[in-house]
Amino acid sequence: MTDFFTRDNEKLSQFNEWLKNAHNIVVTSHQNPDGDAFGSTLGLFCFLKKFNFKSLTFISPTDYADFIAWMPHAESVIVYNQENKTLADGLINDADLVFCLDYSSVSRMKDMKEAVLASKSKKIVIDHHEQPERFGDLYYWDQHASSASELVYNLIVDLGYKDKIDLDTATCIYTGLLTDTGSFRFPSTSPGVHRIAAELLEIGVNPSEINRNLFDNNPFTKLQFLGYVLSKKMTHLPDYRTCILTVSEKELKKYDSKTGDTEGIVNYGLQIEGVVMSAIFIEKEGMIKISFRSIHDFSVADIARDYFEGGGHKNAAGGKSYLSLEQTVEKFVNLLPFYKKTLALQPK
Ligand SMILES: [Mn+2]
Repeated sequence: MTDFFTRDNEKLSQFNEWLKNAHNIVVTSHQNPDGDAFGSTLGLFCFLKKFNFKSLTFISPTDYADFIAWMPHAESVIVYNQENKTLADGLINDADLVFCLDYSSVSRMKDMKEAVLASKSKKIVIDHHEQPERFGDLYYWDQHASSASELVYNLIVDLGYKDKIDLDTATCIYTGLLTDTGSFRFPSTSPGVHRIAAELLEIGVNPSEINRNLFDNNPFTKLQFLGYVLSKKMTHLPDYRTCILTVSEKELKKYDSKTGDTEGIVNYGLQIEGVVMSAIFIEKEGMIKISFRSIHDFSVADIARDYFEGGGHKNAAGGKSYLSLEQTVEKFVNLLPFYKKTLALQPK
């Protein structure tokens, strides 16, 4: 399913009118921004800088991880925390346009959502998550897009501004493409994704530098933590072609784990022969945060939505639980027999 406002002449001229008359613009990503949330939002931010609006601000609902802090203009991101709340609320209130990138559920704005929903601004949603909520005025949405960054690129092209994509914009968009496709490995890696990547390289993007910045810039303790989780906290259930990883709050503290350090660990489960689904359960901030990954047609978005107050994509989803870590894992394990057949049916 898709919803591109640029393909509806009325909506497109409405948008162009809004953009022409806008003075204050706010761009936002979802909470705990990942490479694509940051890539798409900063990419759009860099692009919009060309228009010299009175004010242009990136407000993130929460702090962001170190591995994306090197990105162009990351230092200008305002984090919606206690200290910045008054400033951020003012900017959101005065905004003519608010862009919402890489999310289409208001809950992913966390505490920032009240200000955004109360603001009279027009909201433009650019996203690729399933089942979008209808809080936006215009949508540039494609559930099958690899990333929100791919959509930002295509939107800029649709609007006729391809020549305004500079190296900063290109670097941000490339980072989003790279991270949300698992380094061009996931099934969403379409010919279009590679064509965009090629165009970005022609603008001057340096893929090896971006890869180093993203993946080879870890504190020693992060690798020790990974080693610990893989050797002590991973359970393989071959009968269910499932892998389970758990991390307690105590362990996070012991390894001085920071926002984003647990990012991606869940993917290691899928490296085991025959595994179709991997899930990580992390005890954090008084709840259990869960990430699910799967391959082929097995949908973890359904499990996340139906049992763990979450959602996402078919092959990558998230949820939460207010049971204890042990009880949450038990709940998940007890669900597995219901999925055994579907799991068994998936190709190797
Ligand atoms: Mn994304």
